[in-house]
Amino acid sequence: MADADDLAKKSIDQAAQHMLHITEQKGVETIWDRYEAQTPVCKFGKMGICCRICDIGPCRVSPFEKGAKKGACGADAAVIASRHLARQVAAGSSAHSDHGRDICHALLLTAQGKAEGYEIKDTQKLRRIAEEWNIDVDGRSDTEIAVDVARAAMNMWNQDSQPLYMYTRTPEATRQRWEQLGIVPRGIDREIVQTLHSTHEGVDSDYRNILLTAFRTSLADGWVGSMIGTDLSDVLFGSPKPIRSKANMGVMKDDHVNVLVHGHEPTLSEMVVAASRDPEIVALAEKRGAKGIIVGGICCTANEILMRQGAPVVGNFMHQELAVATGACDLMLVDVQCMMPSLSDVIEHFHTKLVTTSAKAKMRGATHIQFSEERGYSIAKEILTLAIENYANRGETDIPQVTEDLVAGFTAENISQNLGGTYRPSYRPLNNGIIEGRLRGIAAVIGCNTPQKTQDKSHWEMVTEFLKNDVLVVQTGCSAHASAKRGLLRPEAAAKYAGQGIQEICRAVGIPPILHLGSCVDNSRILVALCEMVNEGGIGKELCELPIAGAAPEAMCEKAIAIGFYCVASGAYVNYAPAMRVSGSPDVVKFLTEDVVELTGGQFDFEEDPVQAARNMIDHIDRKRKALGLGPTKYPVPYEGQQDVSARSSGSSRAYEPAAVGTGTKQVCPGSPGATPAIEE
Ligand code: MSK
Repeated sequence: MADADDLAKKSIDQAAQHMLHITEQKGVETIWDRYEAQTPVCKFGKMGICCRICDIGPCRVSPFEKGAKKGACGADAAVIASRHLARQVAAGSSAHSDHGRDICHALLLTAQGKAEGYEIKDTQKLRRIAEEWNIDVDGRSDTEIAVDVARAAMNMWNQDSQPLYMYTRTPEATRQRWEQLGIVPRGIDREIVQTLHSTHEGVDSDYRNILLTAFRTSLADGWVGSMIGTDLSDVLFGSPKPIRSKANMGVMKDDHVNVLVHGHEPTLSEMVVAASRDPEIVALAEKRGAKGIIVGGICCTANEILMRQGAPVVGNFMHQELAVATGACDLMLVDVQCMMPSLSDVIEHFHTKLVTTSAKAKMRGATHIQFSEERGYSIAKEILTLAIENYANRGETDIPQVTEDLVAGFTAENISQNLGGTYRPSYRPLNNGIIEGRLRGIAAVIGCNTPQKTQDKSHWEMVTEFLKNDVLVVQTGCSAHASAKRGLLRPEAAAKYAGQGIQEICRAVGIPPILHLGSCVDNSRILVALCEMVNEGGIGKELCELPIAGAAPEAMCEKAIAIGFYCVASGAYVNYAPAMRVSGSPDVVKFLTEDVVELTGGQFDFEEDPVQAARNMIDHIDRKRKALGLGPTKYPVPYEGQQDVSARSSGSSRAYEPAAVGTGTKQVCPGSPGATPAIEE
C-alpha cells in the first residue's frame, strides 16, 4: 500500500490523498497509475523530434552526435518540432473557439425565441458590445440587437479581414506590432486551417515562419474565439459578480443527490443548476429519500457555474476519477474537453451514471442525451431525474470531509468597480498601486494539473512566492481550483500569505489576494484587463511594457499551449512547465525563449522549478518597472531580486503624475458602470 510519502508525491491535496488510498484499496486505476506505467516516456517524443506528419516514417532525428539529422523528406529537428507545436496550437485554438461558436449559436437561438429556458441576462453588456461593433442600438429591442450581435460574432470565424476586437480593444501600439509581423489574425477557422495546411508534409519548412503562423492562430483564439465565448456567455447567463462558495470533494453530501458537471461549456450546466431548483425536481429528490440536490463542478464547467451561480467546485482535472470513486456521485454529466476516457472504466466500479451530451464527445459506457438549446431546460430536468432515480442504487460511500471557503466572480469590468468604487469604476487605483510600489506587478497563473508533477504543488509554491513578494495574482481554470482548495481565494488569506503592499490593498477594498477570473476561455478577461491598464495610462502604451507575467506551471493540454502562444504574442513573459516538446531543436527553443522578444515583446521560459520560475517572472516584472522609471516595491520583500532597495529608503518611487494619464490611445473597452459588486452568498 502507498505510504504517506508516496501519496504526498502524488498530490498536496488532502482529499486527493485520501481518495488515492481508497482507489488503491478498491483496485480502481487512476491517472497516476497509468502515467507510471508509461514511464520512462519516449525521449524522442518528449523532445519533439519524432515526426508523424506523413506516412513515410515515423522519422526520428537525433540530437546527439550520431544518428540521423534529417527525416526522409529532409525535415530537420527545427522543422519537425515547430510543425508539431504549431499543430498543437491549432488544436488548442479550435477547442476554445468551437466553444465560443456554440455560445454564439445559443445566443442567436435565445434571441429568436427558440431556446427553452434561456434569456438574455446582461442586456447592458449586450448593448455595450453592439456599440463597440457599430451595431445599431437606438430604438431596438434587446432581442433584435442580440440577433445582430450573434451573427456578427459568427462572421468572425470565416471573415477575411481583421476581426472587430482588433480595432476596438487591442492597444494601437500592440496592433501595429502585429501588423508589421503579419500576425494579425483573420477569421478563426481560416487561421486554424492555414496552420494545418502550412504544417502538412512538404509545405512550410522555415521554422520561424511556422511559429509565426502559430502565433497568428493563437491570437485568433485569445482575442477572438475565447473573447467571444466569454463576452456572449456574460450576455446570456449574466456577468459574474464576486460571490462566495466552497471547493473540494467535501461539498458532496451523503444525504443529497450529487450531480457533477464536467467539461467546459456553460450552456447545459446553467440549465442544470436552474433545474436543480425547480420545485418539481426538488420534490422528486425528496420523494426518493434525498434531502436535496448538489450540483458541483469539475474543471472549467465548475468555473462557469461557480462564477455566475456560486455552485461549489468539486475539483480540478486530477479530481475527476477520484470524485466518482467516493461512491457518492450519482451522475456525472460531461460536454467537451478534459474528460478522461478512463471515466468509462471508473464508473464500472460504482453506481455513477456517466452522461455524454455533445455529438463531439461520446464515451464508452455512457448514456448519451444529445443537448440542444431548443430543449435545454427539459434536457436538464431529464438528466436530473436520471440522477435522482440513481440515488437509490448507491453502495458504500466515502466522501473526504475536506472543503475550503472561497470568493470568485471577478471580471475585467468589476475589478475596476471594486477598486474604483460604485460611481467611478476605474483602473486608476490599480495602476497607482503599481506606480507607488504597493504592487510590484501582476502575475496570471493558469492551466491544468498533470501527473508529471505533484497535483497542485507547483501552483501553490508559485502563487505563494508571488504573494509574499507583493505580486498580485489572477487565476483561471484548474489553477484557480488549486488555490481555492488551499484557502487562498479568501480575503483573509492576504494577511497570512501576502506582503505588506498587497495586504494594504486587500484590506482597503475587501478582495482576496488572488482574483479568480473564471474558466479557460476567460483568460480573455485578463487580456481585456491589461488593455484597461494601458488605457488608464502611466504604465506603458503597449501590453509588452506592463509589469506583468503569466504561467501555466502544471500544463498538460493543447489549449494551454495556445493560451501561452497568444500571451507571448501579446507581449507577455510566460513560464510554461512541463516544457513544450521542442527541446530536441535548440533553434526552436532559442526562438521561443529569446528571439521572439524582439518581435512581440513577449517570451517563453521553460523553467520547471515553480519558485525559480516565479523569481524569473519577478525579475522580468522588475525590468519592466525599471524601464517605466518606477522604483522598487514600497515595502521590503523576501525576494528583492535586482531591485535598487536604496531607492526605497530615499522614497524615490515614482509617484502618480496626472500628466502621465491618457495615452491618447484610449479605445472602447467595455467598462461596466453599475453597482459595486458586493460579494454574494
Ligand atoms: S479545465 S484545459 S485541465 S485548466 Fe479548462 Fe483544467 Fe486545463 Fe482542462
